[in-house]
Amino acid sequence: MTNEALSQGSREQTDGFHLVIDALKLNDIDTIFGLVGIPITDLARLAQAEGMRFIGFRHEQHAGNAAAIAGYMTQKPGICLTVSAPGFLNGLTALANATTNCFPMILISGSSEREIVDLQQGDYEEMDQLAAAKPYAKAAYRVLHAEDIGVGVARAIRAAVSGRPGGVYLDLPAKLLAQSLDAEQGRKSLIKVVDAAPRQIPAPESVKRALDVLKSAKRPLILLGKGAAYAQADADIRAFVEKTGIPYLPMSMAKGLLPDSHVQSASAARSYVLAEADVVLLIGARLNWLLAHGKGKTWGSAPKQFIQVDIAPTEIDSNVAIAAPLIGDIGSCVSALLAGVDAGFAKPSAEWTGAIAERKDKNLTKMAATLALNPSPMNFHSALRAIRDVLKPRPDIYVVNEGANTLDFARSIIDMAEPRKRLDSGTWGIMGIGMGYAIGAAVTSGKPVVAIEGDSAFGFSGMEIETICRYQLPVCTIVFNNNGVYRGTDVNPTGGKDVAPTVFVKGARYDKMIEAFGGKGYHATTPDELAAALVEAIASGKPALINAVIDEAAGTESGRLTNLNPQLAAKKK
Ligand code: ADP
Ligand code: TZD
Repeated sequence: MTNEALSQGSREQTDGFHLVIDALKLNDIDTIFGLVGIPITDLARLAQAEGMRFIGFRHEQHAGNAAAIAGYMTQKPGICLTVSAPGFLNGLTALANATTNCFPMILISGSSEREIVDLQQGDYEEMDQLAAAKPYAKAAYRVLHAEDIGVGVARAIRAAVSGRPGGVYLDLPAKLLAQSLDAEQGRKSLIKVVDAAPRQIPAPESVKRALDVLKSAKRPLILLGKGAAYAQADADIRAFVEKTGIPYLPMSMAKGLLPDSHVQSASAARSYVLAEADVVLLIGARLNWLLAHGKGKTWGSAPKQFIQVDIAPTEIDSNVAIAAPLIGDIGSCVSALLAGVDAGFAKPSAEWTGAIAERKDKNLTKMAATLALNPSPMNFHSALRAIRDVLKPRPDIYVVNEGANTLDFARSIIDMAEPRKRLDSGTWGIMGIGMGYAIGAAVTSGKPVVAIEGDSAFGFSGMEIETICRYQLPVCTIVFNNNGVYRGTDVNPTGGKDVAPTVFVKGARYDKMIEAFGGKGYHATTPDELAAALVEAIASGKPALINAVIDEAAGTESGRLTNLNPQLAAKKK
């Protein structure tokens, strides 16, 4: 080789496209969830050519939800890739939902020409995406020069996973992707992030304060939230709960952190323990609406003290006074607490645990009687009993769940036995996470997923069953079909030709939808048919959808949240 050729070789070029992919791969990111178009189609192609998985969706919101749940499951940021303005906005809902739920995710969107956007001269898909993303993201960055791509990706990763995890927006203008750079200079500009989510060790005096408050309790309670599930400190959390003997309540997505069948679970006596406990230890759970803000009737009249373990110091005192804040990562905090549970630590009194056990027995007996009924058509209970019995020997299966009644009843009827296996509407009570979470969970874990969906809830992401079929994912979707939002019985009071706001086409056959894409559809009208279909679908490992016909009069308006509906104040004269 001549000297001239050698120097040509050393001037080998790279570009923005390659640098983005190289930066992601360097940080062990192996999957992108997205939807292609100008200017990112070649980025998706290149990702695949370079050995990453690119999972293409039919709508960006679901790609974003898949990325967010992958982040929750793995503690690595899930990546969602979209086109500019409308694609970006479709993805933004998922980014905001990820931030709200404390899931690490990065939304990467292509964007139009800065000069034109900033002068508002009307570019193709023109929008100031960075400004639009900021209020809904934990952080938002834009990269303008190819040599800064490494820094941009590194900052996005760190922002997503360190401290309280959340959604990060990364803006990549079309021009950046096409910029070229000397390959060697490009390589050197990339950053492999070291210790992206550093442990945060709690202060010893905070640990002592927390233990002192806990020791003073007569009726202690532990509340486990999805932050505790996210932290993957499963063994220490279980050891702490068992060593202290304190009854615990799992929030929805913390179910399975300890198996729901655990004797210390107070789930079946939830209202009793919330009202009666005198010291409550919150681990990775916020005192938001899901916990009635820590006050009011739900929490009873007896004085209460809270201990709160969280990584975000500003969460403390957000709703009620916290007697003992314990700031740090849950792994470090729980292991410090565990070390402090010594011989002098008295287990809770038999009076307290006995009273809980009594309530549990009573409620479980009552529930068993309701579950044993076989009304025709099926109701939520009889359908969920059938599903529960099929899922019981399969704790490895992921359960995705959304709807109103479908969500509330499934949460209490379907027990979970492994951590991070229940994925649901979360902090916002959002509809539309169903197929995105199901795809994200199946792609990330390779394990079967059963998605239990209200018929309204399913509609938000239903088109993604084509995605499930295209990638042949082991996802079985069960649509609880009661002909409407909440129920299917409303009528238009005027007698006019439009149907009532809450109702859908009666007797719809959702099972036929999946058949259009080569998946297997089932129509189930009894618990036996439902169970048989589910067993077959799981065994096949292939895409399936069960249309489960539920009594259209079953269920209540807004499920458990009826009381959140504002009441009509004015009566018609
Ligand atoms: P839930 O809805 O289950 O009650 P939330 O989403 O309200 O749970 O609360 C989760 C909490 O966990 C958040 O306040 C978040 O800051 C915290 N968190 C998340 N990850 C960690 C972690 N690794 N260490 C400590 N706290 C964490
Ligand atoms: N839009 C979005 C994005 N999120 C929401 N939570 C709602 C609308 C309002 N909503 C609920 O809170 S639950 C629900 C809607 C539309 C659907 C309930 O009907 P369903 O469930 O058929 O899914 P059930 O089980 O029949 O009650």
